[in-house]
Amino acid sequence: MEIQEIIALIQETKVFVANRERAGHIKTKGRADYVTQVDTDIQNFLARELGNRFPGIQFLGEEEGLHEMSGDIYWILDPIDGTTNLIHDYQHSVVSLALYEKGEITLGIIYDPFREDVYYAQKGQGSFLNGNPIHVSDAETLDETIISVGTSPYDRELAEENFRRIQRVFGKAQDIRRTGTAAMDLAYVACGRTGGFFEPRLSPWDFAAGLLLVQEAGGRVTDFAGEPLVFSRRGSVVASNGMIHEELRGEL
Ligand code: 2AM
Ligand code: CA
Repeated sequence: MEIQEIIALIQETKVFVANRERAGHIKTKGRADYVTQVDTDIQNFLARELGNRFPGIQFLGEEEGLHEMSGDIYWILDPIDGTTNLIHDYQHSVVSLALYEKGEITLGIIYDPFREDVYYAQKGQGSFLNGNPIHVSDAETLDETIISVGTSPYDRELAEENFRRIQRVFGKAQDIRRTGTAAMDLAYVACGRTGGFFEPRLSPWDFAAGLLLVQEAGGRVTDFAGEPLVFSRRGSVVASNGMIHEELRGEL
């Protein structure tokens, strides 16, 4: 599989993201959980193009929801991660594509159409930003770094406990950040802009590509209990440069 061919395909989604008229066509899936016509356009485009090129690979995309996957190999797509940002023209949204093979992620691409940045990783081959190798931060303690946080806005019952976590981490780290896109948060951990990231509930398409990017950049990704992530259901996610992982997890 030629990763440059897939990257070129993902870069074609920029025209869909730029369409402010389509971003205004909004449907509500749940509390603070929206889909716009841009999300649907991108998912349809990539499902079709990837299906034509790789007919043997199945497809799991956010806009069709979680369902049982029978095969050993499938794409995991978030056509727009950061849909609420897109609606408000906040300009922090990414396209996230991963390849799942027999229990692990072997390829991850995160495309930021606003900065035209492409983050990508293949299993065992390191992580890259626009062709240049990237590495996690060298912070040894929380007080040497900033931590990005997620609020799982569709699940408001998680908020009280989560804002206590955020306050504890804020008390130890240099500061916190909140972008509204978990995939971008993971890409930022991979290239060392932040020392870590956590969110109490995410879906596989939010974290699949970012997980490989962080790991291949030398970092670590687990759930809040320290267990490996599972790609068939929602769960908590904590990512870091590895060195601060246990200190960060200790505050969660
Ligand atoms: P979305 O923009 O594709 O909907 C915001 O907190 C980040 O987490 C975004 O990546 C958002 O994805 C995702 N997200 C928010 N709440 C979530 C939840 N309860 N379950 C799964 N993903 C969630
Ligand atoms: Ca998402």
